[in-house]
Order: sequence, then structure tokens, then C-alpha cells
Amino acid sequence: MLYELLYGLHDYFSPFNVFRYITFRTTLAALTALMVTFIIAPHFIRWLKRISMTQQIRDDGPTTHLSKAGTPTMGGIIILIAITVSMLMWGNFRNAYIWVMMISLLGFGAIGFADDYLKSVKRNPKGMKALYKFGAQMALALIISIFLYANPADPYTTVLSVPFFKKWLFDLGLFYIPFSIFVIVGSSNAVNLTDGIDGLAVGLVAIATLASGALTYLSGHAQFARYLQVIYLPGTGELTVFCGALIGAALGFLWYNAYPAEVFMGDVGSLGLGGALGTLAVITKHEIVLAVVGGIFVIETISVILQVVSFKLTGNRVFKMAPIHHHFELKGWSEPKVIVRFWIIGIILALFSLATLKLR
Ligand code: 57M
Repeated sequence: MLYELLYGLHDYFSPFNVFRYITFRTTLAALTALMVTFIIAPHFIRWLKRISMTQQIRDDGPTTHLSKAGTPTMGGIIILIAITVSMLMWGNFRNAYIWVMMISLLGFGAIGFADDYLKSVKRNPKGMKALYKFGAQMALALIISIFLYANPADPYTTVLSVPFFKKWLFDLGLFYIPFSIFVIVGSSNAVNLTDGIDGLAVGLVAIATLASGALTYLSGHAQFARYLQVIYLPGTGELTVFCGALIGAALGFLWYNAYPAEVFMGDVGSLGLGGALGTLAVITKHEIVLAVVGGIFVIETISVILQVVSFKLTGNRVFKMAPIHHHFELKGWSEPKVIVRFWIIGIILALFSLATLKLR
């Protein structure tokens, strides 16, 4: 809204012309989300404690986690508020992609909120029935995918691009819809699984969004897209502003979620952020690149699948505990060491994903 007002005044005050630039608004969006997080987080954390919205710690996890009992959870609401306020100020809501991203972020966040509410308020350790939770995620991803599939503005809607192989463009046709659902729901749950030690998930989301934001800006910019020979997607460049808001909110939340965490984001945060990252990848045609940028999320998910399948088939565990961050905790790595080393790998994967732009 502020963007519309200020840019609309550029006829009378020419410096306001700067508000048309995505890079300028992305910076403002990041700083605004960061500031909003710093303003509301202390009060929100105190409120969560006051209403005993605290985490139940499972007794079958690493013993070091037992001391986390009583940590406030559902802090992801702070992230969603910060991003929403920032986007209302600096986002261009005449762009349909902005609406899709906000519906994805808040829709998956609402599903996570319902699960957290049942666990933390109703004291139901199982939370939402897995079938209902997964069904709700699939339904939301289906709505998003059908909207994008039917999107008349995007000539490449059903085309899958492959990193390094510029000429490889697969038109998925109607299969685009189940593929997109897989990417969006998979991404949402991968972040959810990863959010098991202090700051790990939100730090990796900030790193992945920084790289995805750069890719989004370039593929939404006609000249850059042509030079780098990536698919040019008119209108998607505006999503860079959303990435800025997300990074700002994630870094702000990390200030409080860093070890030892004062607050956990809850499923409201992890499902919302993961759903948004997956939706961004589908809109910008960087689905496979997302698997590289978010490589730790993929590794965490694969570790769970391997563990559960191995345990069910043979009764033996592949890891000391899944997801894999717990495996290293049980190997004796301190929690901060696991977190920082996973972040380092996340940064390396993000840099590698940016290299795919040139290595084609
Ligand atoms: C999401 N949630 C954390 C917090 C956070 C199939 C199985 C692998 C599923 C998986 C699972 O339940 N995943 C759910 C992970 C939980 O964090 C809460 O959940 C939100 C995110 N969704 O925001 O509210 C615990 O994680 C710790 N935590 C931190 N710092 C943070 O910043 O320390 C979270 C955020 C919190 C806190 O202890 O309570 C979670 O782990 O539940 N299950 C597991 O991950 C469990 N693994 C497991 O069962 N492995 C078995 C299976 C695969 C056969 C095995 O390896 O043998 C582990 N998680 C826990 N205890 N807590 C181990 C048991």
C-alpha cells in the first residue's frame, strides 16, 4: 500500500520514482520485517509464556532436549506477522504472484497453527491427525498448482527446466499439477522435520531464500534472463520483495531462536516457511534448483525415510536417530556445532545453486 502511495507521488516529487525499483523495495521489505520482528518478539514471547503456550518435549529424544521443556512455541506467528506487515507496505498487490505467495505462506501457517494449538493448548501430544494435516496441505497445494497451471500470463507454466542443461525443457503438461503439489508439500514438511534444534531451520530458510531471491530477481528481469539464458518469467521479479521480507523476518526470529532458544517457531512457522519456499520454486521454475539450495532439508527428509523404512523392514536403524541432526547430537556433537556446520553446508549448496546460472 505504502508502495502505491509513495510511487504514485513521483509525478510531484521525482525522487519517489525510486519506489518502482524492486531492489530498493526488497531492501526496505527486509529491514521492515526485521524491525517488526524486533518490536513484537519480546512482547509475544512473554505472552506465550504467560498463557503457557510452551513446548512438550518427547522423552524418546536426545536427553539434552529435556531441558528445553517450557520453551514457548508457536513463535512462527511473529514471522508471519512481520512478513505480512512488510509486504502490505512494500509489495505490489496488483501482481497475482504476490497473492499466491501470501496465500501459501499464511495457508500452510494456518495448518501448522491448528497442529500447534492442539498440541500446546489442548495438550494433545499427537496434535492434528496426520491424515487431516496432510490432506489440508495437499488441498492447499492443489489450489495453488491449478491457479498457476491456468495462469494465462505465464507461457512456461508447465515447463520444467534442468540446471546445467539449458536446452533441456520438459513440458510436463497436466502432470505439472501433481509435480507442483509434490514440491510444495514436500518443501513444507522438509522444513518441518528440520526444525528440531535451535535456529537450524530458520537459519537455513534465510540462506535458501537469499539464493532463491537472487535467482528470482534474475529470471524476472528480461535482460539478465536473456544474458544468463534462463527462462524469463514476466512479473515474477516482484517476488524478490517477498524474499526480502522473508529474510528479514527469518533473521529477526533467529535472534531469539538462536541457541539456547528463547522461543520455537512451531509448525505454524515451519510449515508456512516451507510452503512458501516450495511455492516460490514452482512459480520461478527453480524446482530442481530448490532441491540444491535447500539440500539440507532434502538430506534431513531422506534420513527420516531411510530410518523409518529400515526400522520397519529390518528392525535396525541406519542412524542413531532421525532426522540426521539428532544423529550427530547422539554422536556427541554439541547442538551449536551441529547447527553451524549444517548452516555452512547450506551456504555452500546455496553458492553452488547460483553457479548453476552460469554453468549451463
Ligand atoms: C517436527 N519437531 C521437533 C518445535 C518446532 C517420523 C519422525 C522423524 C517425525 C519427527 C517429528 O516428529 N517431526 C516433527 C520436529 C520438536 O520441535 C517442535 O516442532 C516444531 C517444528 N515442527 O518449532 O515447536 C522438538 O525439536 C526441538 N527443537 C529445538 N529447537 C528448535 O528451535 O530444540 C525444535 C526447534 C522440540 C525440541 O526438542 O520439542 C521434534 O523433533 O519433534 N520425529 C522426530 O523428529 C523424532 N525422531 C524420531 O522419532 N526418530 C525415530 C523414527 C524416525 C523411527 C528414530 O530415529 O528411531 C525426534 N524428535 C524428538 N524426539 N523431539 C526424536 C524424538
